[in-house]
Amino acid sequence: MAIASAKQLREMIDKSVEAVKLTDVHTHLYPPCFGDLLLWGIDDLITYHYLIAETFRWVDMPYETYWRRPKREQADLIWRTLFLENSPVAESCRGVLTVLSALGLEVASRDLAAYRRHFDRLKVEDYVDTVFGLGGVREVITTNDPFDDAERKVWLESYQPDPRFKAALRIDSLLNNWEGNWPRLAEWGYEVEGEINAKTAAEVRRFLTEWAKRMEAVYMAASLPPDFTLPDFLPRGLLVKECVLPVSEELNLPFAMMIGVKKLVNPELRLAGDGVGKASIETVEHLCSAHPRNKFMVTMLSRENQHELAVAARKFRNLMVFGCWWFLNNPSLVEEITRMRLELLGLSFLPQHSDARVLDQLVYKWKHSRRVIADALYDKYADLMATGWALEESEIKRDVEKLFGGNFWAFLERQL
Ligand code: RAT
Ligand code: ZN
Repeated sequence: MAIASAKQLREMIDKSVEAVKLTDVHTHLYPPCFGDLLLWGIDDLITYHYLIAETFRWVDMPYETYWRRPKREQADLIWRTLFLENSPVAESCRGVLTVLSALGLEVASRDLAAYRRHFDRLKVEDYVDTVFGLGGVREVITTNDPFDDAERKVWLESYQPDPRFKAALRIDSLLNNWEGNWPRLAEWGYEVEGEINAKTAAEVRRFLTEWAKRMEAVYMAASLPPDFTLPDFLPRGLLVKECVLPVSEELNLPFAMMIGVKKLVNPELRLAGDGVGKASIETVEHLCSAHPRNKFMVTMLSRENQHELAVAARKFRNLMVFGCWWFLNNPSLVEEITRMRLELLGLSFLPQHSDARVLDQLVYKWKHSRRVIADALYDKYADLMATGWALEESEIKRDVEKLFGGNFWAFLERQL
């Protein structure tokens, strides 16, 4: 049925965006068989590293004193600082409140003890269903690092597939710290040496292939610094060229590059201590052009890189732009970036991923993003209707499904 008015358009977009069951292409969640590695509940929500950084804007306590405290005491400090002594206007604080509200808890009471009592009664297995339901999430892609001992043990001994959680093979340890990690590959029976010669490259390819298959990974991924440059002759450049790209092509797994992280600009903040820097788009262009049969997913952390990344995606169909990552996952920036991408790329990108580290965050990250994406879509469709273009409801639904995951699955299947 054709849409007849602006009011009907608004209703139809809201309905489609709210109803779509989405694929979240990048999270740090785990299926329940990983036990404590799956973070959830009020104390994990409050001690999310985004809020830790914000708390230290106010408190003078030595970082170590904070880290030595049990999680509940850390959460008490953050709650007091960011929610009681200041109004929680930052996006990550607002997110906690959105979660509480969606769960039917009384946000106005500010009663942390009551929230804790609520979560203490929940069982994680059931709660996964609740959160996926509230978030409208069909499946999430997780971040899986074979160099992480706790995680590795589960993969090797007790992993149970769960269709709601699909793996991405994370290879930061290999690419960004070859010197520190090649001896571990040797320990695990791969015949590698510090120098990346032909034998070592073949063994690294065997390692990647085995782990991608073990995890049934849907892509391989690495976060990369602003000065990531290719071609180069550093271990990272050689590993990408000789190992990652051949395996990625052979197994038809995109290589996801998350570019622009300055690791540990403040090491005392630990996970909260990373910063951002502008990276070179030439490296992305070089990879897409020199390896036309490889698929690349790219997100960049710096706002300054967003326009040139969208332009690069116009040139290379093997490049899928995804998400407004980390410091960009704020409504004002998601809005700006999504509108620009719609104008430059039409509907051929993935506007958002959640990056959820805590299960419950799926609820707020998607609620907030859906709102902004719906607003941007409304304006674009309204502009079309102003020309006399007639839109069908089914077309809006089709477009929304692509943006919220369909484009990801189609990219994986595409023949280049
Ligand atoms: O957003 C985050 O939680 C960051 O700490 C990173 O994990 C980043 O998203 C990454 O995947 O490296
Ligand atoms: Zn992440």
